[in-house]
Amino acid sequence: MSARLVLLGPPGAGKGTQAARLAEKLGVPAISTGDIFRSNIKNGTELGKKVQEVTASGRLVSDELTNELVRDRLAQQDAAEGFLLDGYPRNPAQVAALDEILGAEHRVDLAVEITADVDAVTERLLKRAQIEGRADDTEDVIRHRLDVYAEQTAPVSALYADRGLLVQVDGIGQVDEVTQRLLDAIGP
Ligand code: B4P
Repeated sequence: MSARLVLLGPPGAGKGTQAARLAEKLGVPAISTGDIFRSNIKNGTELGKKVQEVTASGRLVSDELTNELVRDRLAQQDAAEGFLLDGYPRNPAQVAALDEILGAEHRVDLAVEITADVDAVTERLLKRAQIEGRADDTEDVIRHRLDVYAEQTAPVSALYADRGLLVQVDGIGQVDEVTQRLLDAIGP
């Protein structure tokens, strides 16, 4: 079983949805940088105050803050045997930081990219906006997040592909179907 996993894909591909399901099946913690930022904003922490504006606008939080947060989270006991990172690394500098955090002997086992086209993800995020009212799910901000993804995050997949560690999974279909495809891709 590959236990040190990163989950990649554009906003709305289903990373958050699938990370929770996979973590349960695989017995590792799902660590979502986006969720950690949102809970800090909700609780009014110092970190929350620092990242509120930047997340609401769809830009990326600084690498410095994000890498430190991931370093602290991965140092916790429950991540010692494996983890599923959702939404991190999000640019090539974060890939380098994660390599350094994990050290040469504990690198990522597999990077799983959930693929979905722009129309499908936009529709999903607009639907979520009606239900959850997330600050970054407005039409303008969604467009900006997709641009940020294309410019800064898509190269992350290429870096893992160069290492022979990337698998791509079609994220279109029922949630259960996508979960099964992901489990098949991750393998025994
Ligand atoms: P994230 O929380 O990572 O937001 P996201 O990319 O939009 O993904 P999310 O997990 O929410 O959506 P999902 O695809 O699961 O980041 C938010 C912000 O935090 C960023 O913009 C940035 O500012 C900051 N941030 C986070 N990580 C960072 C980092 N590493 N560096 C710097 N900044 C960082 O799901 C979307 C919707 O699709 C849901 O409503 C879901 O119900 C639906 N859905 C899922 N699967 C479906 C299916 N199969 N069919 C239909 N709908 C489906």
